[in-house]
Amino acid sequence: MTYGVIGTWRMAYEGVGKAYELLKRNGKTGDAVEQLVNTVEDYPYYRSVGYGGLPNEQGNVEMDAAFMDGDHLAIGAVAGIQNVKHAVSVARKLSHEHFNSFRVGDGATQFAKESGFEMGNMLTPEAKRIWQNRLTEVQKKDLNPYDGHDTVGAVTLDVNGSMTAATSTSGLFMKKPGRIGDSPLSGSGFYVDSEIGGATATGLGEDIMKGCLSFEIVRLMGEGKTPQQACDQTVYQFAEKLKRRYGKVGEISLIAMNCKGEWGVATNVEFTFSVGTEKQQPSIFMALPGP
Ligand code: SD4
Repeated sequence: MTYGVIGTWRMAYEGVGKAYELLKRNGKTGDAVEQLVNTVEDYPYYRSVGYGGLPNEQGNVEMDAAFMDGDHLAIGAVAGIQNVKHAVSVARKLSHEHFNSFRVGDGATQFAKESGFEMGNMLTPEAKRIWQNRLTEVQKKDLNPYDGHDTVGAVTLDVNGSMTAATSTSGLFMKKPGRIGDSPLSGSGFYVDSEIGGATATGLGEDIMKGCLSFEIVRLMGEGKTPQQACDQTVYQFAEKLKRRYGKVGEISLIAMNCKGEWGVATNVEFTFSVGTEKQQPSIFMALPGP
C-alpha cells in the first residue's frame, strides 16, 4: 500500500513535509492531516489561517474548519469559531459525534473551551494593522472591501488505505460577522471517501458552494476518472457555467488525491500547492489557470 499528501498553497509545504514523514513511518492519515493543518494554523505570517488570520469587518477573527474521516464518512466542522488555536482539531473531535457534529459561533467556541482546547487571541498586531489600513482605504477610495483570502485544505492517504480531508481558514478578509464560506461545508470545501479519494477547495466560498465542487470531483474519480481529469472537468465546466448563468466567477482552485496516491489540481488563477507521495518528495508546484 502507498501513502501520500496534498495541500493547498505554498503555505501547506512545511505541514506537508511533517505529514509526509509521519505517513512514511506508517502514521495514521488523521494524525497526518491534523498535524499539517495545525502547522499552518500556528504560523503567524499566513494571513488567512489560524493565528495571524485576517479578521472580519469588525476586527474579530472568525474561523471555519472541517475534518472528514474517509473510512467512516464521519465529519466534524466548526464555523465562525473564535479564540481557538487549532480550529481543525476541534473539528476532528466533533467528527466522533453522531449528533451536533457541526457547530457554529458561540456554540463552537464554548465546545472548544469545555473540551480543553488551547484558547487565545488569534488577532496578531500585524493583522490588526492590515485591517485598520484596509478600513481607511475602503472608506477613502470606495473600494470593494473583500480582498485576500486563502484556505489550507489537505488530503492524506496512509499505508492502510485510509484517507482524510481537512480545511481551516479565517475566511474572506473583511467579511460580515457570521459569514461562512465553503471550507466547513461537506461536499463544497472538502470531501473524502477512502474507497475512492478526496478533494478540497480554496477560493471564493460563495461561488465554490454553488457547485459542491469537492464532492463532484470525488464522484467523478469514483466513475474512473483520474484526479487530474476529475479536477479539470469539474473546475472548468463549472467556471464556464457560472460565467454564462451568473455573469461572473470568483477564484476557484481544487486539489485531489485518489486512493492510489495519484493527484490532480485545477484552478482559474495562479495557484501554488504542495505534494508528497511515495514517489514524490515533498515539493511545491504552481498550477496555471486552465481554458
Ligand atoms: C472562504 N474558501 O471562506 C474560503 C477562503 C479561501 O482562497 O479559500 N480563499 O470562502
